[in-house]
Amino acid sequence: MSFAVTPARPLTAEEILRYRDDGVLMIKGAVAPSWLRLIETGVEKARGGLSLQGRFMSRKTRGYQMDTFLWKRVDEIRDAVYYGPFAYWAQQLMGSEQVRFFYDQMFVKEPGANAPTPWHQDLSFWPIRGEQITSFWIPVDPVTRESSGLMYVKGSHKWNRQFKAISPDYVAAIIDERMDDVPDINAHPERYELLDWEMSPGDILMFHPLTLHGSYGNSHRTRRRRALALRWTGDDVVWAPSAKRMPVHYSHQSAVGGELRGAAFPRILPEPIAAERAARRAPETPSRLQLLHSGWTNLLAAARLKLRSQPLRLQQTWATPAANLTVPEKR
Ligand SMILES: O=C(O)CCC(=O)C(=O)O
Repeated sequence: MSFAVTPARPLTAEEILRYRDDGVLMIKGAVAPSWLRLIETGVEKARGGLSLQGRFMSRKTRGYQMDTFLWKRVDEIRDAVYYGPFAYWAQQLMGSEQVRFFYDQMFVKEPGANAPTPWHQDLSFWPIRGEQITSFWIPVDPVTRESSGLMYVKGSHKWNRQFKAISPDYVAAIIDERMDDVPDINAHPERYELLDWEMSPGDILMFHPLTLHGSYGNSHRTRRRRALALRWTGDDVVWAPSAKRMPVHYSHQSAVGGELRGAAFPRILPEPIAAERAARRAPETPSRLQLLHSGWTNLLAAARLKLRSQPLRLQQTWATPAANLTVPEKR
């Protein structure tokens, strides 16, 4: 397959300003069809062979599939990361000289999947800290609010607050009790300025890691909703792992408090590092031992939370236009 290696176009000063003000930017028709086809092919390959972790994260709701680090085993996604226009846009938005790829995440919601994405800030989940971080969300199907298009709370990245990490399956283990409870935004929509868009394949969302966002389940009768998120880091980002943050099962040499380094988070700009790229020649999957260790750490954290006397207020209102659905739904 052939594809253009140069960025489609630089972001304009007005777009960058809007991203900084609102914490989110939607650009119509930014992703060229060749890149989109590559991403769609990659997403389809990943759907056909979810990782062990992906199967675990997708287990609770019928019609919901989620997986991470696709680029480690799906060549199409790796090529989009290394050669696509995305790293250039991330460089502009973050105002960073260096751009590292943090990780990718696939989200699939089949028609009727009762799988809302609770309101959350991404940074609460992540084992990194810094200002120069950005995420891109690329749908490969048309999306509306009804088919689980993402919604954002305008300007929430500037609230100077950090909210508890509420995942789609409400995993207790990653909840840091020192963080604030996420407000029940859908119960009081009049208090917030919400942004969302009808999107077509080729459109892209770019958003700050502290911008609150979420989405309804997919109540569309026939339309599947597949999307790929790409996450990027810049010069000021440091490695900050904890038992309450997303584990990374791929090898890297980042020291706690130091910059991200190594093949798990490859440098893309100003240019890739040969050893990091070479490390990805063959598809990589995490060892079962690493996964067991993470599973065990999560279980311990969840058990500790259960022993607390105060119940956590995690539930959010997610009624949809089609049905009165509430999360979480277990099979
Ligand atoms: O696609 C979704 O429903 C969730 C996406 C999301 O929260 C993200 O990319 O940070």
